[in-house]
Amino acid sequence: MAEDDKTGGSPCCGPQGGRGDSAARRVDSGTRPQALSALAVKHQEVLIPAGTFSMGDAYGEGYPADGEVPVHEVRLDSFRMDTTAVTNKMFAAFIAASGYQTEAELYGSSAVFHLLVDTAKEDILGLAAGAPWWVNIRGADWAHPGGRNTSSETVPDHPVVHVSHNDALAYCQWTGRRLPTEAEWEYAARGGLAGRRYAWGNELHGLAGQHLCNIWQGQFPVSNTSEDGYLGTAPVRSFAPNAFGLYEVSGNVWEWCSDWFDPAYYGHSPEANPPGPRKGTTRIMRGGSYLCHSSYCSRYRVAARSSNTSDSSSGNCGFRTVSVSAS
Ligand SMILES: [Ca+2]
Repeated sequence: MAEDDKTGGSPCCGPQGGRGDSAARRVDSGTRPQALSALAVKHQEVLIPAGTFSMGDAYGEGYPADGEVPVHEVRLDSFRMDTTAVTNKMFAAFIAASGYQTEAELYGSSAVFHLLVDTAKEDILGLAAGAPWWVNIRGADWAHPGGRNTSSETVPDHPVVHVSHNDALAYCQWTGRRLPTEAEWEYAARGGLAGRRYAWGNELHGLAGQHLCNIWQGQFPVSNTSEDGYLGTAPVRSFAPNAFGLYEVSGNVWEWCSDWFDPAYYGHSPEANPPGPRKGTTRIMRGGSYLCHSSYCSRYRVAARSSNTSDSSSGNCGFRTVSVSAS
């Protein structure tokens, strides 16, 4: 395990951008009617029943700086959640109808994992400090996930990536939906299984040794044997859903939640429908990604937390949404 990760840093989860605040404000609703959204983007969702659960890491396996403890009781109202992360096809419909420009497009670059870069040499702008497997690539964005020589049109059913928290909020604004709170996300991801390590139980692999999520196999970050079938993102619904019918809540891509991150929050959060801290500097991400490996970052555990600045984007973070109306 690298020192950064022992101390709670998360350079495998995504490099921090720090590009400055540029809140979602670029939805061009003047020329493209909002009504298009209902036709262009279909959200398959399931009802997550109201209930109470124990939130947090019951195994003492989390990184102290992540604040996965204390385990505490949380009570939630019911809500309806996307069964999958928002896909490239869904996001493309949003872009086409709204004219929105993502932050990666505005800034002209985004972070691509080094083994997934496919672009001209002059587009390689630099390596992330302390995490040289993250390469800042000119022209990398949601439509070009590995750089200019790649296109999300070839992988329409993969989760959209290179979307910042601000971009996710813009998508939610346009579709009339919202991001889940962190508590909603963990409750939904647990699928009704109490106190388990993963979304499906306590063992990483199935009884026959099969892979149950898209993470890293091999030596991070240089050699990925891709035994689970995927070096980068997998199509949504590649692995079995959890008991609530949610696909890929572990691995594949990180998912933005609405909460600010505060490692001390679990110690004083309200029991009912916790909304997250009132303020912060980074936003919660959940679920881990195709870069997670037990030797380095086991944040595919269902209690695991990470965060990044609101304007950061990378090739391993996307989001799923929930309905704004109650069940
Ligand atoms: Ca994989």
